[in-house]
Amino acid sequence: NRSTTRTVRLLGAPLDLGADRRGVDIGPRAIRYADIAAELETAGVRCTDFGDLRVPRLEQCETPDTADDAKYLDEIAGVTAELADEVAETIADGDVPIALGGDHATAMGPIRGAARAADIGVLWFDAHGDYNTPDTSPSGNVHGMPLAALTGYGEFDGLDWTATPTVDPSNTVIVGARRLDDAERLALEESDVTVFTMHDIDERGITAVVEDALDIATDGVDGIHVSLDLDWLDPTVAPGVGTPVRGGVDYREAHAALECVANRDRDAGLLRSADIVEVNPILDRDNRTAEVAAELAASLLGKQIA
Ligand code: B3U
Ligand code: MN
Ligand code: MN
Repeated sequence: NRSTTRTVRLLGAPLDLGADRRGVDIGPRAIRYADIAAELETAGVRCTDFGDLRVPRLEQCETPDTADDAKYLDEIAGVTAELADEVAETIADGDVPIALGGDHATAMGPIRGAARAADIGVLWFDAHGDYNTPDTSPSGNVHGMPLAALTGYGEFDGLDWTATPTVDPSNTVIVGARRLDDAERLALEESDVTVFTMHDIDERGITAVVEDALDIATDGVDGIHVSLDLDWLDPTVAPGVGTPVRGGVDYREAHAALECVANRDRDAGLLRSADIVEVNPILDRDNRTAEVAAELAASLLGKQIA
C-alpha cells in the first residue's frame, strides 16, 4: 500500500517525424489545455510539468527519399534518446514520468529510460501492432515500428540498442489490436509478444483481458510501462488520431482497463512510467481526444470514480 503522495512529471515530446499526418506534434499542448494537471490531481497525485523536449521540425530535416524504409530514423533516435534520459532521471528522483506525444515512435524514449532502472513489462494499448521493421513496413513510418525495436526484433540500421531486447517480448502485451499488416501479424505470431485483439475483448470483456495482460506483463519483472495510443479507442470517442480504425474500445472500456491497471498498481506498486501518444488536434473535434487522454491518465493514476 502506498503511503506517500506520488508526483507525476509530464514530459512533452512533440515528435511528429514517425507519422505521415501532420499535427501530432501539437498533441502535448492540446493535452495540457485539456487540463491533464487538474485531472491528475483528482487522482490524488501531484503533477509537475517539465515542458517540451526540443524536436527538429520536419521542414528542417533532410527529405527522405521515397524508398526510405524508416523515415527520419536518425532524428527520432536522437529525440527518444534524450527522452529516455529525462525518464530515467524522473524515476531516479522518485517521480512517475508521463511522456506526452507525439506519434508512437515517442514510446522508444520512456521505455528505454524506465528499463535502465529495472526490468519492466509493457502494456501496449493500440489498434495497431507497431511491430513492423524497416524491412516489413508498408509505409516507412517509424511509429509503426517501436514495439519491434524495443523487443529486439528486426534490423534497425543505426539503432544500436535494438541489437538486444529492451523489454522481454514475453512481458510485452498488446491490447485492443484490430489492424495488423500481414508481415507484422506473422512476426507477432512467431514472437513471444502476447496480442489481445478486439475479438478477445468482445468475447471475454475488457477487465478479464486486462487482468490477463497484467499477469503476463508483470511476470518476473519489477514494474510496468503503460503505452497508450489514443487510436486504441473507437474513433467516435477519440477522432483526433492519424490512423483511426473503427471498432475500438469505448469510453467505459478504456477507463475500466486503466482502472484495472491502477488497482494492481495500488496493491503492488507496479507503474514505472507511461506515455500518451498519437493525439492529433488538427484531426480532432473540440479537443475531445485530448480530453479523453487527460481523463484516462487520471484513471491510470488511481482516480476513484465514486
Ligand atoms: N501498420 C501501419 C499503420 C500504422 C501503424 N501505426 C499507426 N499506423 N499509427 C504502418 O505504417 O506500419
Ligand atoms: Mn501505436
Ligand atoms: Mn495505433
